[in-house]
Amino acid sequence: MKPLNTIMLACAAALSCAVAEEKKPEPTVGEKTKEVLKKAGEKTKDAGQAVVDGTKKATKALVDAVTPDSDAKKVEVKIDDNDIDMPAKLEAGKTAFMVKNTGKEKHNFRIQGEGVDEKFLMNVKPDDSKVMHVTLKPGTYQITCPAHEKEGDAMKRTLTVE
Ligand SMILES: [Cu+2]
Repeated sequence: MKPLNTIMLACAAALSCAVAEEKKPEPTVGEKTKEVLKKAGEKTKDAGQAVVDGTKKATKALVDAVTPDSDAKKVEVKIDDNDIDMPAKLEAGKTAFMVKNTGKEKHNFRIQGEGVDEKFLMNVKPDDSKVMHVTLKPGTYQITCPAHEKEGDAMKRTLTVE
């Protein structure tokens, strides 16, 4: 029995040694984790900075307008769950898009073109209205509902400004 025990002990010792040996590189996983966390932290910092920069640029539009400016031409836009109802042609100048959601879902209103890219910060709720001020220049604009961008042509209009 004794020799066997000794052998077993020796084996166990050798094994634990081997295990310990193998485990040795493992603390570097912790090091790696630290490094990854540090990198993630830096990335988060970058992202935070980007948000700050973006916020600085957009300070004048922290909330969506609900009333039209008096010097803007008023244009009615009705968005229901299937369509955006609005004029296909408008004249250039400061324009107040009076966007009313007549549907049952939330919708948004985005106008892109001629250097303009505007949408409401928050979707327009059913039965709610918001106003978007855009100074239109002659050219072509795409009107979309960002809340339903992937659902095809229904939530899409082309606006020509003369
Ligand atoms: Cu929509």
